[in-house]
Amino acid sequence: MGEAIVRARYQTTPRLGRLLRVVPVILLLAACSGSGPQTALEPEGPIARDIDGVWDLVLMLATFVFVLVMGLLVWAMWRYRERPGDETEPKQLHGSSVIEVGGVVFSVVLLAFISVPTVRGLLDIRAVPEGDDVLHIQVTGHQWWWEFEYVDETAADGRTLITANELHIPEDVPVYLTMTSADVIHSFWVPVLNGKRDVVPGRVTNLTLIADNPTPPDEPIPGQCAEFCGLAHADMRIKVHVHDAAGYAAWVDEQLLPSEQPAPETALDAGWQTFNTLCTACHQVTLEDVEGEVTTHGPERYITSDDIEFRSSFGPNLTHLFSRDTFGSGTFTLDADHLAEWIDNPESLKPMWADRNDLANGRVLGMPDLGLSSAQIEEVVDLLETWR
Ligand SMILES: [Cu+2]
Repeated sequence: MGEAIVRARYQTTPRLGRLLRVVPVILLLAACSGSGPQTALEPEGPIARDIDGVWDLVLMLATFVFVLVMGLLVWAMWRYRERPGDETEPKQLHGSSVIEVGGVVFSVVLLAFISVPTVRGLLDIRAVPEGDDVLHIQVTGHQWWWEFEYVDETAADGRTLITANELHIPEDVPVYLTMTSADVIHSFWVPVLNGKRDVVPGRVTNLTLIADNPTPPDEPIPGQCAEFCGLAHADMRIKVHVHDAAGYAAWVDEQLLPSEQPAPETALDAGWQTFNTLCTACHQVTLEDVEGEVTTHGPERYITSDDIEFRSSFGPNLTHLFSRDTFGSGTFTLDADHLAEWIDNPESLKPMWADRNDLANGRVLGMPDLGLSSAQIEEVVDLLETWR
């Protein structure tokens, strides 16, 4: 009986050995995958670098502890393993003050050591940036897109710069985001610039972004809503374009200009008539007509969180739609065909709840199917393409 058990136990060893040999191969292959675009381990700014520094330190110490503990465990298992035919009883021990006190002191010292950069980093990333160069942007999270109002950037007539989903910031400048939500809890996360921060209805939260270098125009920094917020949570993305000072100033100047309203009876006017009848129920657009009059069409809506007024539009401001590379909250490449597909059947591209829209009660949960003919869609897209 005893012999049978011993034999059974030893027979499992080769199989376990084979299994253990696979583990390093799996680890090696996992390391080959490289980092994705939204990695927090390749920071592009000083705040993200702080966070990455703490991560590196903790990883190093945790690896040291892991190897030490596992090494001792494996050594003990090997050294004191059961040998066939050896019936002697091992020495019986009851506690060891050296190991117990040593273990506690070692852990306390290690944790105290880690807590210094951690607490310092926490205070650093929560500090309110000061100075004349700080750029203030208000962020409103919506199901399922981001609204940005550049409260520091105003046109001569007092209009502020409003855009959606694609954030443009200057390099090396602290960008202080003041954020709230129009509906449910979202989370603003651009991993290479900072950690994530919840965006909460009725409350104000803040986050500072600082970027080291300008990004190539076709390679903005990707971000993502990081708090599950319903149907299209995965399609609630952020793109951050970083410019040098002159590039940023030029972008601001262009964004503050109105776009053109087509002259009556022109080819583009047909698209404008459709747009002004249907689309301005939700979308705002600032246009200059042929007489030089500047008008903002569409509803202007606000919400108040912690005594701060935030824009809370039903849909993205479209004044400079075609200055963006993407639509549908940073999800789809913006071009005429794609946009026509979107207007024709929005929910074929992005899951939304347009059937639950209730404009009277301030609720919009998606772009509805407007039932336009393909000719009307083409006219609207032709018009939108001129708003750059
Ligand atoms: Cu969200």
